This record gives sequence, structure tokens and C-alpha cells, in this order.
Amino acid sequence: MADLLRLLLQVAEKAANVARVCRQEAPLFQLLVQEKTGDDKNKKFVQDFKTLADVVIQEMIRHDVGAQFPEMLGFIHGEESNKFENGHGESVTVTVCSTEGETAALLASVLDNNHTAASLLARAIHRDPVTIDAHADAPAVPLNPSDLGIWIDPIDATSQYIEGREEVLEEGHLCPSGLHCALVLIGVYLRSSGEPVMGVINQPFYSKDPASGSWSGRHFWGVSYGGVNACSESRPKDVPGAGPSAVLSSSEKQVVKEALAALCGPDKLMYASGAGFKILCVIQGLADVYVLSEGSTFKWDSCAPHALLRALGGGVADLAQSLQEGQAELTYHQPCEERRGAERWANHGGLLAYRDQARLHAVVRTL
Ligand code: 2IP
Ligand code: CA
Ligand code: CA
Repeated sequence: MADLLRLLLQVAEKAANVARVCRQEAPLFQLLVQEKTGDDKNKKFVQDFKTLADVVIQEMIRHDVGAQFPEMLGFIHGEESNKFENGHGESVTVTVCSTEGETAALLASVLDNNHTAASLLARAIHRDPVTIDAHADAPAVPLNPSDLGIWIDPIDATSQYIEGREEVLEEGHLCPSGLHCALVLIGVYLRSSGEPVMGVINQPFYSKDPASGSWSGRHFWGVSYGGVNACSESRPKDVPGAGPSAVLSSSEKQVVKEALAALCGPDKLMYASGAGFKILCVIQGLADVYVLSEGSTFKWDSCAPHALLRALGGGVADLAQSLQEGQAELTYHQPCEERRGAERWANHGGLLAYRDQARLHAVVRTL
């Protein structure tokens, strides 16, 4: 499965390029933003945004993965629907065409015939990134593409992506919000059991070159299957005797904030934006756990970073189930049939991301 990992790293870098191009061109970026309506509405935000960038990135990933692994085509899912409504109320199905020119023509019909914007996007979609590190030491795992499915979040933490606040990051320090929280998430799961087996995370806005003003990103990957675990990150060293630290959404319930403040101490309770970014903080050892008591995340938010945590010996548990019946990991293959739209794929029981079982048990006892 080294081929699949290499391809996902490549296509995630392409996605990051598209995300960067969209922000770089201010008039283009404004054109891209439109409001979400109907069933796909994320209940979390009063105003949520769906951007053409999201749709385009997701379709590009689907296109590229499907071209190399046709067995996977019907099993590549994502947050976005590829139906996009243009300024005239016409519905356009966004797809990646075989040539850059055709894709540009299709995008122009969504972009109110703004050919400059459409060409810029099409160029980013059809260009192969040069700077991708395709040398991931992927372990040999006996996975067959026809046994796998994929969850894509083309851009997680869209609100941070749109707001676009630039922060200078410090190594080993959790910076709670800003453009760096926006992540491209691609997770691979087993169709039979729903367990996450491979994940790629790309952080498109990691550092900005002060001279040129251009951004560069970084990426992370993990594989965990059949006792084989490999990850781009090494397991952070635990400080002996140190109490647990936790990261939460700022919109977390007051009772949960108070319970965790009592467990961790106020200094070790942190807040950050982005579901994917918070799990990445646990992967990197900037927090020991991420606790979410509400069903406001979806399969596409957790699948990729979950695979990395598993590769490091941790995981992402369903919080409600773990509190009621004992530890249960999130799975990715079955929808919640009673719900509609995006809610079918919500992590309804909330979640608890951890590197260490002991930390998970401490949180479960506290809550
Ligand atoms: C969102 C995004 C939000 C998060 C929410 C996700 O995904 O990651 O930041 O809320 O749960 O669904 P919070 O930051 O409070 O944890 P998207 O940006 O893709 O809609
Ligand atoms: Ca998301
Ligand atoms: Ca998203």
C-alpha cells in the first residue's frame, strides 16, 4: 500500500496548493465563498460557508485517486457535495475534466464567467506539485484497494481559512487559532470493519516567507494495520509525573470545561480551533487528550488523524459509548440511518482522542 500512501501525499499537496492559490488571489477568494443551505448545514455555525475551493479540492482528490485505483471510486467520500450553485441560481456539477482547458471552462460557468479566476484554479488543479516528498517509508501492509474506503475533508477549520489570521508559530507551543489550523485531511478505512488504517494530513499554511510573502506547508502521515504501525511523527516523550493536558473547543460545555480543569489544572487546559487541528495537537504531544462532548464532528474530520494516533499507539474513542459501556473506538463505514444529510456521518457520541490508554481512563473516570 506504499503506492496509495504516496499518491495521497501527492494529492494532499496538490490540494494545499489549490487552498493557497485561492487565498492568494483576493478577488478570487471572495468569489468563492457562498452560504450553505438545507440538510448539509453544519449545525455548529449560524453561518457556515461552502467554498468552491472545498468542492474543487475534494473532486480533484476523488479524480486522482480514482484514476490510479479504480476499485476505490465508489468509496471515496467527502464533506462536500459536487453540486455548486452559481450566481444565476443554476446548479453546476463540478468535476475535474481531462484537460486544464475543459476544467477552466466548467469552472467559469460557476464563477459567473470570470475566466481569470477559473483559469487560475484549473491550473492549480492540473499541475503536479514539484516539492512533494514522496519518500515516505511506507511499511508493506497487505491491504487491497478493493477493501478500502476514503474520507476527505478538503479544508478543515474553514472559518479559520476564511478569516485568514496569520500567526508566527513557535515549535512545541500550541497556537489556538489562525490560518495554520486549516488542514487537508484524507483518511483511509477498511470497508469491512470501519477501522482507520491510513491517514494523511497536510497543513497548507505552516510558514510564510517574509521576503516573497508566499506560504509553505508541511505534511504528516500514518499507517496502522494488522500489527504494523508507522508514522511520520515519533511518539512524544512523556514527562514523568506530569499531569494530563487537554485541548477543547471553545464552545465546549461549561461542565466539561470545569471537570477537565479540575483534572488537568487550569494551565493545562487549552482551547483551539479545528477538529483536525486539535487531534493533530494530540498527535504532536502538544496536548494529551482532545475531548468533545457533542456530535459536532464528522467522519471526514476524524478519520485521517485517527489513523495517525493509532499508529502511535493511541486512538479516538466514541465519548458517549466509552462513558456508558466501556471504551469503543470510532468507526467509519456505517451511517447513522435515523439522520439526514451530513448528520448521517456525524460522530454523534462526541469523541476522546488520546495517545495513552491511561489518559483516556483518567478522563473517563473524571467525566
Ligand atoms: C469543522 C471545524 C470546526 C470544528 C467543527 C468541524 O469543520 O473543524 O473548527 O469546530 O467541529 O466540524 P471547533 O473548532 O469548535 O472544534 P469544517 O471547518 O470543515 O466545517
Ligand atoms: Ca471539518
Ligand atoms: Ca471542511
